[in-house]
Parts: sequence; C-alpha cells; structure tokens
Amino acid sequence: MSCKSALQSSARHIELCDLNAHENARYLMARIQEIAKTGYAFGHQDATAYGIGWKNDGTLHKSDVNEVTGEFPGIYGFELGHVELGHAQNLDTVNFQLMGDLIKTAYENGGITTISWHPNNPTTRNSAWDTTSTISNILEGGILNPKFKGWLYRLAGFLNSLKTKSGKPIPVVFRPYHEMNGSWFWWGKKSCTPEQFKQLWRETFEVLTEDFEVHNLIYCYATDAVEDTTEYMNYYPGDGYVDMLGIDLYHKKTTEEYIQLLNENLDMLAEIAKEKQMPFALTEGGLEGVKVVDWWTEVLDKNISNKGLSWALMWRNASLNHYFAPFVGQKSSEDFIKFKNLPHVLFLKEIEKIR
Ligand code: BMA
Repeated sequence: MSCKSALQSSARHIELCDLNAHENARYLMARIQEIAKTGYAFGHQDATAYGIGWKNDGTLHKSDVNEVTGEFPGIYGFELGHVELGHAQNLDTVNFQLMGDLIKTAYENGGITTISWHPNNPTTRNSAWDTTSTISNILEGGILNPKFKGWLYRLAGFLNSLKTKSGKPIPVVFRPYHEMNGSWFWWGKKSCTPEQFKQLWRETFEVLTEDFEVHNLIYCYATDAVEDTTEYMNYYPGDGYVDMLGIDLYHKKTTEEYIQLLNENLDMLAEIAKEKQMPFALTEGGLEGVKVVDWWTEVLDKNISNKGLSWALMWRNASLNHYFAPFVGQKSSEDFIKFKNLPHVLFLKEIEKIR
C-alpha cells in the first residue's frame, strides 16, 4: 500500500522546464496548482526577516502579519541581490545564512518560498537600477560572460544550499529578471532588446541546470503592469524555460485606477495561463503605507479573488516610509483580519493542508 497523497501521485506526472527537476520541485508545482482550486495564498516579502520596529537576529520566529492576525503568510518572498558578489547579506541587509534558515523553517511549516534577484549591473558593478548597457557583455561570447557565470555560480551555491534536515532539496519558485518591460533595471526595456532578454533567460537557465546542477526551481516569468498580451509576451523566453507566470501590480495612482489595473491585467494573464496550462500569481503588489482602511477586503480581494491565481504577494515592511502589510496598530489592521478570515484567502495553516 502506498502512503503517498493524491497530490504526491499527481506530481509524478508533472513536467517542469528543468527536465531533471527534483521530485520535490514537481510536488511543489502540484501544490501551487492545487492552491488555485481552493482560493489564493497570501504572501509577504521578507515576512520573517524583519518588520516595523524589529529585525530577526536568528532567534525570532516572527512576522508583522502574524502579530496582527495570529497567522503566518502562506508564501514567503526572499531576495538574492548581492549573492552574486559573495556578500554575507543581501541588498536589503538580510543575512544569507539567516535567509536559508528562514526558507527552511517556512518549508518545514508547509509554506512556499519565492525568490527574486536584483543582481548588480555586471559592467559597472553599480546596483540593478543602473541601466548602463551591459547585456551584450554578459551573454555567451561577451567579454564579461565568464564573470557573469561566476555570479551565477554564487547564485547556484545559495540555491543548492537549500536543504531539509535530512538533506533533501527544498524547492522554491525562482523569479529572476522581473519587470523587464519597465525601464528601471539593466535587464529592462531601455537597456536590452527582447531577443537579448530571452537569450539572458535561456543562458541563465542552462548554466544553472546544466553547469551547476540546480534542480530545485520552478521558473516564474513576471512582468510589470502591461497594456496587453503582446507586451506581456514580448520578452517571454519560451515554454521550455518557464513553469509559471507572474505580474507585479502596485497601487500607485487612485483606487479606481488600481481596480482597473488589477482586473485588466489579471484577466489577461489568466487567459495566457489557461492557454499554456500554467499557474499564475500576483508576484508583487500592494499599496505603500496601506492608506486605505478597507484596502484588503474592498480593493485587493474583491478584484483578484475570482481570477484563478495561486497567490498574491505584498512587498516588504522595510520602514514606516516603505511598507505594504499591516503591523500592530496600523490603520488597515482590522480589515486585514477580516481579509485573513475569508475562506478563500489562504494563510500558512490553510496551505499547509494542501499536500
Ligand atoms: C524595491 C525596494 C527597495 C529594495 C528592492 C529589493 O522595491 O523595496 O528598497 O532594495 O525592492 O528588495
């Protein structure tokens, strides 16, 4: 008799773009697909690394979301910017060793981790926001290609270090080179043609999977807000290199405009995802400072709950000037608790059961 769950059995039939993906990664994909059948999971960037007025020194199991609701998020966003430089901490001062531990804790509790990466500009070594042209230098044959491979080697080192107590790979969703249709990153529209972008993605995939044996990833392609399907697909590297789809949608203008943006963009993405039979998510979002008291139930949930997405991830609680989830005493807290209690909004306890 088999002890495997139905989900574990169905995971055996899942094909990821990395044909050598570990079975844990295929199983994660099965869970991500399954989540969307019940509702959508709530995610928060750096949820357990720090919050308003606190920072994890390695001794805490804490998150602003849990302080407010008594529950932890289902989805955990972490960021690898500066791993490529061999630094001990990322660009937002999260120590990589600690991050690995937090990813492990999230995994052992049934949570899901999604990883973004804001690598520095390989040519100037300035930040990811330095749009100085660098792409032709780093692609195969470019003068900085060996150096960039060295960066990917360090990235792979971190990804391969994600292991359970018994040494099994911890699968994560990898969402590199995001928001490429915007002009603020060196891999973005202003600095890189769509063909160069696709090449960068494919070479990264090949180097990670073939040269450095990284097999615990689900590859997620995520743009910033788009006008239409054509813009969304403009940089798409191909079905052989992508497992799931994402989009980053921030509430920057009026509430009416954000509602329209969510509906138009997510309806469009749902169509593409359906055609490709891929799961999809709101991979980044939020209203900085959550200034609208009933934002969670009235603005976010009402406009995303019927779309079929697997999760919605809010960006980080860095400081009182830059936060996207409530903390104790924040004005949207009460509404956030209502949001958490909606049956289709899934926090850790609920996605933990989707196994
Ligand atoms: C941006 C901001 C920055 C941060 C970067 C990477 O949206 O939050 O402060 O460094 O993401 O996490």
